[in-house]
Order: sequence, then structure tokens, then C-alpha cells
Amino acid sequence: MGFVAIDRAMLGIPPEVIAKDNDRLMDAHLADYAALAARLARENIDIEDIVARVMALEVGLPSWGMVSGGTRFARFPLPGEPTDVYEKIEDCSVVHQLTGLTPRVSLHFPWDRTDDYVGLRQFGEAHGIGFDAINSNTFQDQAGQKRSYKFGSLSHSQAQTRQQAIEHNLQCIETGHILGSKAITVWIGDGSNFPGQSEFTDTLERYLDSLRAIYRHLPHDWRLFIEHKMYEPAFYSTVVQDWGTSILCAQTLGDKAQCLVDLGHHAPNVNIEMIVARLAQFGKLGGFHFNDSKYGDDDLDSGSVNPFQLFLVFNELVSAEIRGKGSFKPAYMMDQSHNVTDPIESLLNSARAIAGSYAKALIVDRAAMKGYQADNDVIMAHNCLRLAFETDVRAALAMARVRSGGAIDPIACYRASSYRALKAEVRQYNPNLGGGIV
Ligand SMILES: [Mn+2]
Repeated sequence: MGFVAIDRAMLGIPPEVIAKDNDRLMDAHLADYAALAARLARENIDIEDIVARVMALEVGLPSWGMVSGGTRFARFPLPGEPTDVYEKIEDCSVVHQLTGLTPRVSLHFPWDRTDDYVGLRQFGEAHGIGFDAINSNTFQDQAGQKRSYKFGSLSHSQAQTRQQAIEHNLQCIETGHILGSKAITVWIGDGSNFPGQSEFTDTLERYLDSLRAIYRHLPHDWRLFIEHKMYEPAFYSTVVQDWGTSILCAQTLGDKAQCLVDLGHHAPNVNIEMIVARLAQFGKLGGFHFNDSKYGDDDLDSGSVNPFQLFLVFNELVSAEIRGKGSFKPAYMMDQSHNVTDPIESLLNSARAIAGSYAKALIVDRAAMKGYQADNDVIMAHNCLRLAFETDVRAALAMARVRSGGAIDPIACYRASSYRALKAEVRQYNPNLGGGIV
């Protein structure tokens, strides 16, 4: 996934708006940066290393998260929200422009269907946006579809329905290939609402047979991500309900199959950072869907409810990065539903939370922590994490953004640009387009 040249004329926020807002904040920013640099230097950490690592971090944006999301009760559209995949890419480019962190978008089919994928790829390139993992959708029926997914898709009891779902996934791979994607994420809503409705072993066997058919068609440099989810829409059992089933399937399929962890797809209070460590240890952590939650798959903004958990997840990711010596390359993506905020503002905040958790994980004194662990000095081992988490790294993040051409204060700059209000004048509201919790 190469770095594409950005056509500045097509970018959403005029560079002079960013420059003006940064001028306003620059003196304070530089003072904060010098203070943080001095503080980190006392711990033998070069702030320039942290900034460089943050600048190298890449997180994919969810196409479905660019539009106001909704719940099963209602969706409240936002004037000026995107009405098709092109406008979603325009908005993605604004998030990337201001943060320097989000160079790709993850598309969802058939929601993002269009008739010219070569043109879509070029449109993305002109906006500095590439294409992350493609998401297939066999959890709802589309207009004109021959067979219903009401009772399942890849694990359906009837072969013709399974075949239809397989063919949709193959179509997604073909489309993703044109766009320059390197992975497909498969999440299915298959499961049961009643004990006795389906047989646990049979459904998983049928699911695996379907996945084998998809796996056989993966291009050589592609990966297949299996996304598990404990419940919803099925409320009694789900075919791929947890990371255990996910890793068993990935191991059964082969090297190109890996697990995708969505932070909202676990039972409450599950130790997700430990799942991350386990999957990474066995080479099966392929992708990540960042979001936050209070009760279930809430798809809230990353770091908005439990920032310590996000930090602990990144602590394991950095640890896996160090162990992997360059071979550990999970696809980091966001999967959020913005029901009451401007999606761009939520994504700007989320980018800061993700980059901040990464930066804090980078400054953990791992050598000291190992020593304390060996000596069973519990409080000091714990404090290696706590003190890193409590460090205010905002100035390092701001420096990474400024050096990428972004904003010291992304939301303030975004508001100063009046981007959404300007879009509200030219974008026609499309009531059929909606984000969702997936
Ligand atoms: Mn997800």
C-alpha cells in the first residue's frame, strides 16, 4: 500500500485555513513540545523517535462511519453528510489531511457499490486515500437478491444460499483487487435465536466449507480476516462467537487467514488485551476494529469510555511489534457508529485517542518492567504501565500532525473551515444511505 501523491487542489480543507489555525496555536504548542521533550529525555526517551513512530502509524477509516450512524430505533441524518462512496472519500481525506493518520478507507459492499472501480481508485488517489480491507455483507438482504439470509449465509442449511454468499465474497475480492486492497474481512450475522434452532457443529462445518471456497480464490498477497462477535443479530448463539472459534477457523484455513479483533465484540469485562497477546503470539492477529463500548457492541468513539483499556491493547500491540521484528503488520482500522456527533469530528478525536495510546505504549519502560516482573515487585511493574498511561503526550501527537501537514487542534481547525456547512449546500440528502452498527 504505497504512499500516493496528494492533489492539493482537491483536498477538503484549504491549506491556508490549516496554516492560519496552526499559527494561532504554534507558540503554546512549541512550549508544550519542549517541556515534554525534556521530561522524556530524563527517562532516556528521544521525543523525535516517538514522533517518527506516530507518523508511521496508519489507521483505516470505516466508509460506513462517515455517515451519521443509527440504532435500531432511529437514525438522525446530518446536513452535508456524504451521499455516496465518492463523498465518503472526500470526508476521509479531510480526516487524513488534519491528522496524517488515516490514509485508507475500508469499504463495505454492496453499500459502497459503484459502476467504475478504476475511476474510484483514481478518485481516492487524487484525495490521498487508498483502500483498506474490503468488507463483505451477507447479514442483510439486498434488493433483487435471489435467496434470503434470514436464516444464515455462509453457514446456511441450504447449499444454494451458501453458494450465493460465497459468490458475493468472491465479487468483493475481485472489486478489492481493482481498488488495491490487500484483504477481505468476513463478518457474518449467522447464528440462532433459540436453543435447538441449529446444530453448533454442523453450522461451523458448513461455514468452514464456505470459507475454504473463498480462501481458494484469494490473491497470493491477500489476507482473509475472520471477525468474531459474541451476539447480535443472533441472540442465542453465533457461529463465530469468540476468538477461540476464530483462531481455530484461521488455523484450519491456512496462513492467509487471520483473526480480526473488534473491541466491541466481546462479553463485558473480557480481558481483550490478553486476547490480542494470544492471537499475536500465534501469528493470527490480522486486523483490528477500534471503537469503544460501555455495554455491548456500542461502536462508540475510540478511547471515549475506557481509554486505559485502549492503552493496554496498544501495550500488547507494541510488545508484539517488538517481538515480531517487522513481521507483525496488523491492519488497524476504526469501526464506529457516530449517532449524535459529526462523524468527522468523532474520527478526529478517535485518531488522537489511537495515536495517543500508541505513543504511550511506546514510552513504557519495558526493560525496567521485565526486571520488576522477575523480582515480583508488583507495584513497580504495574507503575511502568501506569506512569506511561498518565503521561500527557498530546504535544508529540500535535508535532506528528504538524509535520504531516495537519492541524495542531484538528477539531478547531475543522470548525474554522466550515467544511460541513459548505457541503450541506452542495450535497443532496440521500435517505437510503445510512451507517449502522456492524
Ligand atoms: Mn467490526
